[in-house]
Amino acid sequence: MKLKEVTLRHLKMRMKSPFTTSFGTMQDRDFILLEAKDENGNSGWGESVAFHSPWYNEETLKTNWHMLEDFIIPELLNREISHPNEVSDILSYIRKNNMAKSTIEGAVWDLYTQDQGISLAKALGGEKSKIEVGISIGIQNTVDDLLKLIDEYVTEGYKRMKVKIKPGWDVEVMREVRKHFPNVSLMADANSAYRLEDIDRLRALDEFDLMMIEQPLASDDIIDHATLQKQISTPVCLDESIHSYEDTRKAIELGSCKIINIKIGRVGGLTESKRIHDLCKQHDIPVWCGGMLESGIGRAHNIALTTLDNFILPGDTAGSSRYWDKDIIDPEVVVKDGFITVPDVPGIGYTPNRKTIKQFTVSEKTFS
Ligand code: OSB
Ligand code: MG
Repeated sequence: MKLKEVTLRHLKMRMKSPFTTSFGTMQDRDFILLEAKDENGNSGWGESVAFHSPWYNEETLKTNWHMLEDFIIPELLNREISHPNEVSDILSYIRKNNMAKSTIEGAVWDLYTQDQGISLAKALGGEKSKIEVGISIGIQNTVDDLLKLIDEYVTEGYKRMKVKIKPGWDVEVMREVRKHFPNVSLMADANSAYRLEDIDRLRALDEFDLMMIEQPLASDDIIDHATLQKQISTPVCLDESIHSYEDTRKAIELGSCKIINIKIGRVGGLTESKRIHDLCKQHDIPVWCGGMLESGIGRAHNIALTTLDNFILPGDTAGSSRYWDKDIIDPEVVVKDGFITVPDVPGIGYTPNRKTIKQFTVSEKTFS
């Protein structure tokens, strides 16, 4: 297979409701959509999960555009690619910039699986025909607002509630949630809002029988997390700290976590995601698929990855309607009773809607 033409599009979509983490609030989702055409004229699609500003990691929409335009696309255009696994090797001389690399790798996987006539899920080795879905709930103005939302999501059937926390919105909030929902699968995500000195506060969460606490400490740390994990009973899950198979190996060796959140963009693509999945499986570390408030294209890739058998815990792969009035794929992603039925058609399983994509496109550029 050869990429003959690549188009980058900057899309801007407004989320139905603002999303607040320990870093701040977001409502507009600006992102890059990548369309790659092969020699048969087929199109493969990938989404960059980088945000407009570098609060989650160091990448942004503009740094991804720059890396794609000036380095990544020129490296891959017109080059013979026999399997998508080769993409990460070809790009390995470029340091980091994982979200930028993942954007085009996803499109190559889409093209490859269309060409082979199999679903992306099958090509990755996934066997599940439906996946369990949880939901991530941003920081709210009041505890009552949060309780109301959780009540709605429990009614909708979501399999696990993830509550964003930060200092001042943590122990007391989780206590109320647990009191009102004694049996719900519950976890917290701190997006790096704490330091090891806050250990008493983090230990206080042990009382609420949480499935896990996600990324309590610094975003590049695996040492302090190992110290923390020894002193709390709640399993630590790493998100921001894990960028690669190598990071995963070291975190497991140090005992920095008991669970890993895999985000395709954060680790540089589906090939690396699968390697991390396999390593975690060998070590009995359950994984789940994180979310980055993606459009349907990124979500389609997440759903396919989640079909691998060590994705034991529900992921943040909520349905289209949780985020958007109108998503950019057909059909939209639907969650029913807390499950998504995995499409069994060649490629990513959903069709990009060109009309809707055009409607949200701010600018575009084609390379050939
Ligand atoms: O930490 O998992 C996170 C959203 C943006 C950035 C980071 C995170 C999140 C979420 C929401 O938790 C995931 C989603 O619903 O897509
Ligand atoms: Mg997280």
